Amino acid sequence: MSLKICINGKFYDKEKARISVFDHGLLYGDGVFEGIRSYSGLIFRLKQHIDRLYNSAKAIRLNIPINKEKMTREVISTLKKNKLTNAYIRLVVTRGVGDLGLDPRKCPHPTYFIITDRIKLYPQEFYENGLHIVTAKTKRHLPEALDPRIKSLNYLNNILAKINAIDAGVEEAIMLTHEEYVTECTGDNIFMIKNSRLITPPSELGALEGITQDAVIEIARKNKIHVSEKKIKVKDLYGADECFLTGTAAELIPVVKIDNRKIGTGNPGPITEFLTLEFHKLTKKDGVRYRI
Ligand code: PXG
Repeated sequence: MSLKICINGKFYDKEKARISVFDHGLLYGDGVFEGIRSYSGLIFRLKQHIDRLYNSAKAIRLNIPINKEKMTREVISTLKKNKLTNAYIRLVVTRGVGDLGLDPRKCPHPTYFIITDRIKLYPQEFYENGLHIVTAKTKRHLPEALDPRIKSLNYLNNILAKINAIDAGVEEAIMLTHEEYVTECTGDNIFMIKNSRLITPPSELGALEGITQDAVIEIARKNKIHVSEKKIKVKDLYGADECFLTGTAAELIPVVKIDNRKIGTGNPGPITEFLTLEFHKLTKKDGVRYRI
């Protein structure tokens, strides 16, 4: 059976799911999105994802044509339609069809669509042996220009940094502010551990407020692991005992080398392993349940 895509509330076969070339999501990256996971029929932190989507939309003055409750129901019905219990959900809202100019007033009807698919994961060896990453040459753009807390369709800043990673032969790159503070990676938040304390950069510097990041902070606090949001530099990361990334697709992934420098022992560390186990437990109980 062909995958069914929900566009503006109607289902289309994957091959027939089409968006206009006049859609400003395509012409200008004018829109917002979410990436969500479901685990054994449980959508992980769906409410937080829906809230973040509507907050991102508000920040770019985009009125989503349906309310949060209806959007939640449509996500669930798309999963059911595709009989997926373990899925990656991509929820996108664009400014909609307009003319060739920038003017959002020419786009009276925002477009939304929901893709549910099987999840493509990082190879297992990265979880077992850890990831190598580099510092991106491309700087994070300024929050005053386009706030990275908005999960917009405009990901070129991240993609340019991702190309830096690819050029260096690794999977991810750390994005720094103009003052050389660490923000996050191209599609994941970053944590370091020093003397059993967990540190992650504050989102105000220029990072997405990650839902996985938030879950990890919660787990750490529950388990009496000290957590703080602190400005850090790459040299602080070099001296860390452990380092890991978080994201909906990656979950928690250990980092063992940064710019060719070994982090800690050069193997995934014990606190990272503990938090990963606890995160997996959380995905089995924290979410919105649906039945196919
Ligand atoms: N930072 C950025 C810039 C992201 O795009 C995260 C952090 C992690 O946030 P969550 O809420 O997921 O814990 C993201 C989200 C992909 C992919 O296919 C990854 C994301 C978004 C879109 C695609 O790798 N990560």
